[in-house]
Amino acid sequence: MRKYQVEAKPFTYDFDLEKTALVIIDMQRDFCEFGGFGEALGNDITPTKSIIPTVRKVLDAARAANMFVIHTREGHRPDLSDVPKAKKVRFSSIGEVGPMGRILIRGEYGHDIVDELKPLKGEVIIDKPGKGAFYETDLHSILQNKNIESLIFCGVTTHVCVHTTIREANDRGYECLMLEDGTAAFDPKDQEAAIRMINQQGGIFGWTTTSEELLKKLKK
Ligand code: TIU
Repeated sequence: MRKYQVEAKPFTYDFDLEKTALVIIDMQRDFCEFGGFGEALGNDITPTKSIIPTVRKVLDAARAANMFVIHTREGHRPDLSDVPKAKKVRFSSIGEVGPMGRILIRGEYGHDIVDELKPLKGEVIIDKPGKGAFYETDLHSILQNKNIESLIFCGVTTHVCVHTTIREANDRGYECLMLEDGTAAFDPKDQEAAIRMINQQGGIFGWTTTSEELLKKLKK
């Protein structure tokens, strides 16, 4: 047992490092580089790109502490057979050719994780067709088999894929901590609201804190 306590909202977050995973949501070029899905949706990707160094610091500390690390990627099969009609109708750019290859398609350059956060051999990568990382994936089985009880979240976008996954995780009994500066939304208003929606009402979906608070403890 390796117990840690991190100052967080709405109150101190306790976790046993041996039962904790760092979950990095969708730090893909499609969301963090120019010419990807994020931009195709009409967003300025500066905020998602700007958190890469912070996520890298957290990832380095997690690796040094031997924490279980999981990376996720949103994307679809090249033949688009796993894209619900309702998703393709609203997001016609999926599968179209962009400067980083076919948008949001597995195996394409844009679909992969940014170089700075490239998964190491042995780290789990979850390919997910939806916004939540539990939907139509083996994430829950992997976490159960590893006796994981606590999840620490970084990634993008806070109000979409990070939030959906935290909500799914919370309902499955995991204690979730979201890093306020290790996550990003395209619009700061969405970031602020997404943080408040996690830690409000006594921690309705979990806890939030800063990378600094977590790193202070992890590096000890
Ligand atoms: N990864 C993720 O959040 N997927 C999205 O589509 N996010 C948007 O904010 N659109």
